[in-house]
Parts: sequence; structure tokens; C-alpha cells
Amino acid sequence: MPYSVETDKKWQQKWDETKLYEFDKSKADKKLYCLEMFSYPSGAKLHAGHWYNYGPTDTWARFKRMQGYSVFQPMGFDAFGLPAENYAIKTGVHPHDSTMKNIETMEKQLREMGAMFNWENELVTCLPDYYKWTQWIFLKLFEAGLAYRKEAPVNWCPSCSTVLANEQVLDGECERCSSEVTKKNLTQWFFNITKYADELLEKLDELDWPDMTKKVQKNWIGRSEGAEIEFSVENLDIKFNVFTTRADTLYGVTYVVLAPESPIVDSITTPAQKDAVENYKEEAKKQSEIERMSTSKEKTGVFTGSFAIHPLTGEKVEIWISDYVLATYGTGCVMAVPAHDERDYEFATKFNLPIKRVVESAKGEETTLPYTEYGTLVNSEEFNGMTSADARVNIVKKAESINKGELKVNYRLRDWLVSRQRYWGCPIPIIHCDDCGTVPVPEEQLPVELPYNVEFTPDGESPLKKSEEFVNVVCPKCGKPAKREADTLDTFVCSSWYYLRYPDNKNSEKAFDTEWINKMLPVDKYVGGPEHAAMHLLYARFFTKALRDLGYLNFDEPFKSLVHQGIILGPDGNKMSKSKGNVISPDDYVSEYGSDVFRMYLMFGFGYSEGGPWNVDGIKAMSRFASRIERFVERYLELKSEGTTKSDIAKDEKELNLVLHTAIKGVLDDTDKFQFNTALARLMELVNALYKYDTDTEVKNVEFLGGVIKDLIKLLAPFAPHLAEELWEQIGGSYSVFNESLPEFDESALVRDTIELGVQINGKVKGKIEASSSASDEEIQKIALNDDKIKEFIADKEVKKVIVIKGRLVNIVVK
Ligand code: ANZ
Ligand code: ZN
Repeated sequence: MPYSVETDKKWQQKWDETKLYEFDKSKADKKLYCLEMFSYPSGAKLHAGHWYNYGPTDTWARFKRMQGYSVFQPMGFDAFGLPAENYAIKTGVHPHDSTMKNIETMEKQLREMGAMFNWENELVTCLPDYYKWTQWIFLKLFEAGLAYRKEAPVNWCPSCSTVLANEQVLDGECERCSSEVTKKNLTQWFFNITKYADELLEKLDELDWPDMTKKVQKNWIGRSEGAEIEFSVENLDIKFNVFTTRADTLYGVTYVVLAPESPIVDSITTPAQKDAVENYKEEAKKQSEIERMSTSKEKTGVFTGSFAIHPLTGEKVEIWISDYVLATYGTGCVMAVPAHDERDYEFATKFNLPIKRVVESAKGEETTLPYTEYGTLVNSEEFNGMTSADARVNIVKKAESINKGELKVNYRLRDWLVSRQRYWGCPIPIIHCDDCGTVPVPEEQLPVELPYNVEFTPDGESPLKKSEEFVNVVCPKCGKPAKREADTLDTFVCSSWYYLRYPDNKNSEKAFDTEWINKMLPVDKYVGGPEHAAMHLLYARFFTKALRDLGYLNFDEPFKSLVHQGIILGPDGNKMSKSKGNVISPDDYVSEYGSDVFRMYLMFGFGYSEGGPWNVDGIKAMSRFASRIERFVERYLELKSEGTTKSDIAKDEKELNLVLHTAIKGVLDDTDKFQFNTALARLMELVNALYKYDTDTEVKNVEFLGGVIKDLIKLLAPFAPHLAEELWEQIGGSYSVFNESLPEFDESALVRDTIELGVQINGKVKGKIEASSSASDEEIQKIALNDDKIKEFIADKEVKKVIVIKGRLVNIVVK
């Protein structure tokens, strides 16, 4: 029976029955934790992209298993989140029901893939036995002061009626629905991720992650060394700090600019300017941060009517507000130095504000303004002649001596806003009491269950607020009536710790057992999409560090090594999407060709980290490759039963052995690096060589051939697990091929004893010769000149010259 989806079923069943892939806890010292980012259970089912993430990674995991590791490869579902809720709003199907149904379908598909997932360790984040512990971690962070509430201007999507994290705002638009995002002041929950900014940055160096991803995180954290300098407001008892990275330009300040949202704006605005300032503040609300920071946008702003006093010179400078200053960065106030900053220059030119040069080229060259380079100071009192680098520090020292400045590091990273005014998420385990304030739900009352019967259509308020039975509770401290927190957690909170739960997913006493988790983690290989470079991967790192500091973990980083798979595009070269109608569903292919053929097609057709457009032709070729292997194994069994055989290892066997060892080396090296396409190419060469051996060799060495077949099947096993298991059984191997070790390669077999060289006469190919691979040029010349066919061509002509090109050809020049 040729390989088909039936073969898949047969072995999947046997693997299940024999619990072949169950993780052996006693072998944790050889553990290898291979993790694929878990999927979101959407109605679109498992698509080619999931398959591309999971199939090839499973090949890598099997490969590691056959190298002697105890592989742990769990799978689960990231099940809370907006899509299920939006779907519910559209169709009326409850998010819990649709999510559980989708999980069922996807799990079935995942099983049909035949990956060696540790299903006994499955987790689903929307079920209470998981989110109980998400809540527990929230409480731990709260106790440690790492979770807190504050009023903040937040990104608000009017269409989704929810707050969005900075990361969910793309070019001023909601990541999900593309509506324009506005600002709103709300009391929200935050995690203090900025406390870990430095460590998150420093530890990046130690990670085996793609450079691009490290760079994204680095920029996202955005560490910036500078200083805070204090200015006071003329005639008012108000002071404010500016953040600057160019304190060397302090003497060039000709005005200051506050963010329109800055809390002191109202108190310093003069009556004459009040209307203009109010109007401007309204306008600024409509702009996204990205728009405000855009360098191409024309600068706008309004004078407040007040003046600031320069901390060193005592000069009076105008105080303006402008949207190019962000409220959320630095101090929200900027000292403007139009001579040396592009944006300030543009602003000053537009509003006719003074421009004062304080830096010149260090080489004494003429320069035009704005001059943004470092140089030598001028017009800066005692600092004249000093370099910018020195002045940056020394000017701050002077300001510091009069308590008006200090060195300061700033980060672009903001604390993580985790509360959402949505239904389908993990409830925040907090109770608000009029007398006691913010009270954590006592641990023994966890989980705070998400009620099923809730009106979840969004109206800007948290849907849970409308559930009387949910919201009304007694205060755990004083026993008086109190209200439950009605916001839910960002789903990124759920996915920030799931890798810690997998190895201990059934623990009903704790989120995880510290001792066990310290053994099983960090994750040795994490595989998922590059779109997670900033959010998920940063949040998970933060969780690990916070839990470490709370004493629950003893390692610093969750994911030692990271691989991003590329993206499989639709056949039209566009991103697969329902609306474009170019989605490739793996199911039809799997049932027509079998899961192994589909998997090998994915691995052979694309560079793993590159991806590319779907092309169906390749899958047929892969199907032929699978049958070619099967037919050869059949042929081998035939030869074996015929009994005609020789025992010596002659030239043909040596040639085949060389191809075998080239294949072993290629598969070992390339698979380890996720270079599946080249590894498969080596296997194809080996199969070709087997056919060649069969046709070219009259009397075969069947025992030797048997050894090659065994190695071939082992090498094939990670790539085509069901097919290989089937063939392994056919040749009488003991169950299972996945308990075998991969063959090792023999360096000496990689050297050919003899090489073939083309022979040319006056530049035209006339024949070929064979020589020992260690033969000298002279020996090769001799062989060529003595070759019967070549002799005929030379006949009675005179040999002028013989040129040997090592390893390739011999050119004989005759006259
Ligand atoms: C004076 C100055 C002079 C500046 C000069 C630059 C060049 P990074 O590197 O991103 O940290 N800035 C500070 N807070 C800001 C805010 N809330 N919104 C917009 N801009 C802000 O940038 C720091 C520089 O960005 C600071 O240094 C400040 O302008 C501006 F020749 O201060 B600088
Ligand atoms: Zn109370």
C-alpha cells in the first residue's frame, strides 16, 4: 500500500497508543524544550501559515530527539481576545462557544499533522484552570508594586470602544480595525515594565536571536542618555524640567516648548492667550503620536503668554505649546535650540523666534544652520572652546551646582497598559471598596470567574460592569458592599507566562512548581512569527524577570534561542486573507497527498525564514519523491530475497557510500540550522544515487545496500515521520524509528578515491579519464595521453603542451 493519509492515521494511532512522545520526567537532565508560539483559535482554522510554523519545527524537534535529547514540545491555545468577541458581536455566537469549537477543530487538524506534541501538557488560556494563575501572577505583581493604577491619556479606538496599547496603534490607526485612534483620559492598570528597561536591553546581547529582532527591541526600549534641566516661570512660583540629550547647547536656548497636555499649561497661560491655547489643545487631541512626531509635518504651535527664566543666564525666553512635543516622553517639556535642532529650527523660522548659534564645526569649517553635529562651543560663556562631548557633562555639572540640573537616562519604553474595556479576557482580581480602596482578591478566592451571561456589545464601558452578580461583592477587608474591577486583561498578559505553565499544566496548587520549572526552562528553541519582535517577546521577558525577582524562578531569560519562520503568501503573492480569497487550507492537500508530503513540500519549497508565494507544482514533485523512496525500499527487499549478492566493497559501493555520507553531513548540519531545503536536497541526491547503483551495478552488495537504506530511513524520519516509520517497519526495524539515533558521518568517506576529469584536445572535449584523487599532475597527464580514445584523436599530431586543471580537466594542445 503506497504512502497516503492512511499511513498517517495508522502511525498516529500507534504513536498515541504507545505514548511514544510522552515526556519522560526522569530524563529532564537531557531536556530540550522546543516551543512554537501557540495559536489563536480563530474560525479560519489552521492555515498554511500555522503548518509552516509547526511542521518544519517538528522536524527539527524530531531531529533533536534522534540525537538523544528528551524533547518537550507542547501545544495549546491563546484563547482570549478581540476576534472572538468581535465575531460574537457580529453573529451572536458566544465567544466561549465559538472559541471552544474552534479549538476542537484546530486540535484535530494539529493531530493530523502528526507532530510529536505533548498533548498531555495542553493548555487553553481562557479556561479557569489557566487564568486562575494569570490572576495569581497579577496579584504577585500588584503586591510587589509592579502592577498599579493611574489616570493616563490612553489610546482609544472609537470603533472597538477600547483602550489600545501603544504597540497596537499603527500609523495612528487601530491595529485591528484601522479606525483613527484618539486620546482619552482614563484610570487604567499598568505593569511597571520600565523598571526592567536596562536589563531588558543589556541581556539582549546574550540571546541567540535574529539580529533584526534584537534591534527592534533595542529601539523599542529606546535608551537615551541626557539631562534634566530646570527652568522657572517668570513672575509665577512654577518650575518645570526639560529633558535634553544636548545639554551642550543650553546657551543656545531661545524659547521653550511644552506638550499641549502638560499639566502646567493652564496655570501659565495668560488671559489674552487663553482662547488660542484652548483651541490648540483640542486640535492636538485628534493627532496620533506618530503624526505628531513626523518630521514632514508642518510645525504648529501657540504662545502661552508667559516667559521662562534660563537657569544659567537668567535670560527671559517665550514659553510655547506645540504638538511636536509629546506629553509622554521625557518631561513633556523641551528647551528649544533652533540653531542646532531641525524641528526647533523649522518652528523658530515659522514663528520668527530668535536663533542663536552655540556650536561650530570642530574643524573650523563654515557650516549652515541648523547645525546638528557635535563641535566646539561658542557664545557659551566659560564653556567657549570646549567640545560638545565635554560640555554635555560640564554644563550639567554647573546647573547641578545650583540645583537646576542632573544627568538623566530616558527610555522610549512606556509602562505596559494592561486593562481592557472588553468582555472576552481574564478578569482583573481586584475589588474597589469605598473605605479600603483598591483591595486584591484573596488568593483562596481565585479564580475570579468570567461570567457567561453578559451583554458584550461595546459601548465604551467595560461589559462586565453590566453584570450585577459579577460586579457586586463584599470587600474582603471590611465586609462592606464593594465593586469588582470590571476591566479585563490584555491577552498579551496571558501569553506572557504560558511557557512556564506547560511543563506543570496540571498543577492545581500553584501556577508552577519552581524547582521543576527551573529544570525545564529556559525554552531552548522558540519558533514563531517576526511580528512578535516588540510586544509578546518583550512582555514575556519582563514576566520572567519579575517572577525571578519575586523568587519563583532562577533564570533570567525565557527564550534562549529564537527562530522566525517566513510568511507563506497566497498564490498571487499577497498576504493570505479571507477577503482576498487566496487562503490556502492545508486540509485538502493533507488528505490528497498525506501530511508528510505536505510537510516536505513546505520545507523544500521555501527558505524557512523567508517564506514566499504558494506554488502548487512543488507538491507533486514532492509526492513523486516520496514514491521513489518507497519503490526503492521495495526493490531492495526484492534484491534481498533474490539472494544473489557479493561481499566486497568495490568502486560502485564506494561511490554510493560517499553520497550517503555527504547526505548525512548535509542533513546534520543543515537541519540543525533550520535549513530544511538544502537538507532535503541531500536526501534527494542520495535517492538518485541508489537508483544509479541499482542500474549500474550488476552484482550488488545487498548487505551494504541494506545499511544505506537503514540510514536513509533514519535521515528521512524527521522530515517524513509517518512514511519513515512505515518503511522502517517494512525493512524489519524495531519500533520505533524515533527511538533510533541518527547516523553519524565518516569524514574519510567524504573523500573520493578516484576522480573523473574531462579531456580536451585544443579546447574541445574529446573524452574523460579517471585518476586517483591524490594523483599528481604528471600522473594525470600520463593517464590522459595513454587513454586509447585520446590516442586515436591525437593520432600522429605533435603534442605541444598538456595543461591539468586540478580536479576538473586536462587540455592537450596539438599541432
Ligand atoms: C535640546 C536639544 C538641542 C535637543 C539640540 C536636541 C538637539 P531622544 O534622543 O529621542 O531621547 N525632546 C525631549 N523631550 C521631548 C518630548 N517630550 N517630545 C519631543 N521632543 C522631545 O531625543 C531627545 C531630544 O528630543 C531632546 O534633546 C529634546 O530636544 C527632544 F540641538 O533638547 B533636545
Ligand atoms: Zn473595604
